[in-house]
Amino acid sequence: MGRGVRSEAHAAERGGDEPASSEPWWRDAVFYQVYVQSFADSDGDGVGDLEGFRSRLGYLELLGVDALWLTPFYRSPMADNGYDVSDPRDVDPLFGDLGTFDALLAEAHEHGIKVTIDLVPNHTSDQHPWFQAALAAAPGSPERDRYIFRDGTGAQPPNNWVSTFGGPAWTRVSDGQWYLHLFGSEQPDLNWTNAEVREDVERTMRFWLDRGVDGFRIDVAHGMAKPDGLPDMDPRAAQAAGPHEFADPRFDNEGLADIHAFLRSVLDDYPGTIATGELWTFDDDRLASYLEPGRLHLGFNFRLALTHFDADTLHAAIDRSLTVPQRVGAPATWALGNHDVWRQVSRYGDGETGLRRARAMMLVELALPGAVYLYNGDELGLGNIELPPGVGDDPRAEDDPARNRNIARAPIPWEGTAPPFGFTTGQRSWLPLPEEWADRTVEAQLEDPDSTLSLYRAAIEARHSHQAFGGEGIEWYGAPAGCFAFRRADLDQADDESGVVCVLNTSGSAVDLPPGEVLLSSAPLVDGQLPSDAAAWLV
Ligand code: ISL
Repeated sequence: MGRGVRSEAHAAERGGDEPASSEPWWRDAVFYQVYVQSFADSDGDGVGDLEGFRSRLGYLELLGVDALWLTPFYRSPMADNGYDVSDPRDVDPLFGDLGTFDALLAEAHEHGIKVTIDLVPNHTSDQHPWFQAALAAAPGSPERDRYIFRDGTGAQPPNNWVSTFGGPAWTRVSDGQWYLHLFGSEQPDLNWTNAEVREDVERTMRFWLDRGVDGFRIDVAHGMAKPDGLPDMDPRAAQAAGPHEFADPRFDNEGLADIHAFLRSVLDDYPGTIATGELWTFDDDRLASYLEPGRLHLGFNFRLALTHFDADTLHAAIDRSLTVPQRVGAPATWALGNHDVWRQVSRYGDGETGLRRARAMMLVELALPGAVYLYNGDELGLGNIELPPGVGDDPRAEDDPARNRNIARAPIPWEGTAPPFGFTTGQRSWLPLPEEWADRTVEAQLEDPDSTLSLYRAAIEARHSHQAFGGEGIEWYGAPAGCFAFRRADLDQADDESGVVCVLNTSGSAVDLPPGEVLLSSAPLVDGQLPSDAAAWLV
């Protein structure tokens, strides 16, 4: 059944006379992030590609997701797995070509699935023709002005900024000037006060929008604007894990409002398309400002992903994540992870405990109002992998192997009993798949009603079909220590006592459930009680 059919049914179940199109599709969509090099490989080189992905679209329809986010597949020297783009308007031969992209886009749409793609507007690759021209040109030239070149002081860089990958955020060129890179030295930052930069990003957006994409995930959407004079940062900001506790002029600058409004103005020419900002922003007012009318549609933020498995802290994180966007009329956006952070199974304790908690948190996430982002492999209960020395190097881990993000980017195990589990027809995959994943493959889980994959499918299906998921509010219930419970219902209907109640148990022991019929639970009930490290939906 196509998604359009289903959303009409959804609207009808909610009892509204409004046509299904009155509510924008993205406000409560389930997005699925496809890390292209790790999804499915069609040509045996061990790296996932667009054709491999196209051939697995049926799986995504089965999973029931509404929309996709594809990580970069553009021309790139792959210094940062494609986030170093040398031509944003072409497909890297590693992944296929424009024809393959068009075919997969058309087919995804036939399956009723929207397709959003990454836009990387903060920086280019150092191999981009613009940067090569800038290197060849003189200080003060128009070529250099597209990037952020400055003079230093003697052998010292222009300021004390550090790269998020470690080391100084400045690299010196042969004539003595320095260029800024908030990420790797292969990723020079663009100068967003330069008109050509805007024009070129607009060209890129229209290039893909004209082909039919449904929107963009904006890479480092909190980073494109730089403050006048490039003042020093508080060095402690570099060590802060996640939330910006210290002055950090590298991010969240005033100029972003204008840049976001500009991106939005391009999208407004293509009704129904969206921009989801990647926002490592923890200041509530600022986060809300990014989502004001006329700016970004959705704010992919990391509050839930960075909160540990504890009912009280999660309760607070959910309240904040819900109310901040709602202040400006935007829906909340939920994510438990992506390709830059540890897999939730591993964050929550690895092994059986980690998996139990990850399953429970998925039920919490999918019960919440707003848009949800799932990361490929989460639905299989995958954890981080171990990388043998010299395999899967990550530019972020040059100074500290513990910061390697590739441990959370392993290929998808599709079928069979041994690596590479149908991911590639070749012998080797770009990152290893652990032997132990024999029971985590799609094939092993698809028909097993107790599998993590089956739980995801059931939860997504219920989220689409149950009328309680129509509204935008939640109501907290009292719950035993270490637990929480909220009712998801259309709270605008004051007399509506229906709804789905989501209960999470992070305490060490089993707890009684409130009255109601159990629709789904992340673990079997024990004598009618919800065991620890589990969640349930009741109707
Ligand atoms: O800004 C940060 C912390 O305040 C960083 O975490 C940063 O925003 C984040 O790493 C950005 O990630 C994105 O852009 C990177 C790329 O390596 C990541 O994979 C991508 O998700 C550079 O393009």
